Amino acid sequence: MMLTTEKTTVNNTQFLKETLAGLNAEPKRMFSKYFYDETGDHIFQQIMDMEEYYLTNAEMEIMQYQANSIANVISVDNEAFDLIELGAGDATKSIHLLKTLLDKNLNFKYYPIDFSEHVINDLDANLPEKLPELTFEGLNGDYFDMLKKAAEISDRKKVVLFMGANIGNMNVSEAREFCLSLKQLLSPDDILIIGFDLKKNPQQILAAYNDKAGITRSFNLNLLSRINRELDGNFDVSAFEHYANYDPETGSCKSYLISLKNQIVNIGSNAIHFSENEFIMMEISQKYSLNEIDELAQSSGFQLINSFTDQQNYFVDAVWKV
Ligand code: AVI
Repeated sequence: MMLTTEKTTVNNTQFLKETLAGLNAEPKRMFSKYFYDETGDHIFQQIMDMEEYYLTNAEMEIMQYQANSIANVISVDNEAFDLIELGAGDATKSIHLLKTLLDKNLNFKYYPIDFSEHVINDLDANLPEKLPELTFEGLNGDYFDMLKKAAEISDRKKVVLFMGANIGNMNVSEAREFCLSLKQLLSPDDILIIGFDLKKNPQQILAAYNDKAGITRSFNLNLLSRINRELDGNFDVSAFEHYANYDPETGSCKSYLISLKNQIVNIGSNAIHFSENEFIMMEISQKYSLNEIDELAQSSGFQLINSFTDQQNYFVDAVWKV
């Protein structure tokens, strides 16, 4: 396979390394950050539009109806700040907050950060039309590298947005490590606005990750196709089945792909053996209670200053201060 740019080569080297490490581990696992190639972004958009995937509407409702209160918590004394969004996606939810901050004439610059180059290119193309007065600079890459880059550009107060329950794609101890590392890059009085999917009826959670139309199934299987396309793999996608499971005790919702037969898959010159019914752990989507969120804030050195929930208490955007 021809790899064209230096950037693609670097990314694919990392992708190959992590994929092989995950598939040679016991049990096998993959890294859900690799779901988001162009096809994956497109399928994720379909997931967010699904009736079963309540998370998007719940957080959208918070942003639509409570943006003014959130803006009041962010901007004390009209101090200038940088608004840095980790995993900005198409910014459809944060756009309500951005609009409110602009309406209030606050002095800020928006830095959307995303792992997907395609997402940043789209924001560069679309944001000026949607919000002509917005000053922004899209940053493509790893969250922490890009956060450091934003800190090099300016030393103003930072307000970090980490929405969409992206924290849920880490297990609880990874989430704590992540928040601790994030705190190291922030200064006293900086703010983190972080979205969590709340524990709720287990059937409702499971349905969001096991939809009838099979969109989540395609989302998971697309990673096998991506490995075929980009890493010279030969997965027979039809020989794997999607399985999702939610444990109400721990709050972890997990997606797996199950090998339907004994098979060998090649990735470049590497052969990986799968037994019949062997699973690959694909993704965790951790759900939290309000107490667990408070505990996470405290154990990673943040102070909870406010929480914004939707009317049905499905989702919370918590505001933490360093
Ligand atoms: C991006 N992330 C918060 C989604 C979630 O809910 O865990 C990804 C996803 N996976 C399957 N459906 C949605």
